[in-house]
Amino acid sequence: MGALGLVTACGGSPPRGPASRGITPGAGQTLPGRPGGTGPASSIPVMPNTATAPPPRSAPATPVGPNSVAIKNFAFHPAALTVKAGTTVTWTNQDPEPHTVTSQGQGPLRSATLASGASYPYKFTTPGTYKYQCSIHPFMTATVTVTQ
Ligand SMILES: [Cu+2]
Repeated sequence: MGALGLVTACGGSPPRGPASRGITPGAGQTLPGRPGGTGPASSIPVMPNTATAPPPRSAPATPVGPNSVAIKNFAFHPAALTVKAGTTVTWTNQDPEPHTVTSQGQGPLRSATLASGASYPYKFTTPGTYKYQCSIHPFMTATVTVTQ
């Protein structure tokens, strides 16, 4: 029996499919450099024209740290703060309304009118009790106590 001439088409790998063509990014798009990224050319979703209010000028500046006082909702937070002499306390107005930091009586706190987002630092050097208020809204009162 002679070998049947079923010549198998051996040798030579079958031609591959069309060479992977480079994905062409659309106009204004760049492809992330992912290896083997065969997923659908995900188009970056275009933000709809939402009429939502734009974010405020800066993110809400929530004071961090023990020496900060937030002015919010027509009140000082905390209303009673105790710091050591030599400490700088910073008030930050987080209200959309203007406020001030103004000592009651002869105290040293005399901020300008703080617009929304503005802050006022004051360094306390002398121990004592410092009562203050907002000169625009005198019902806003608070106290800083300065210890040795
Ligand atoms: Cu005020």
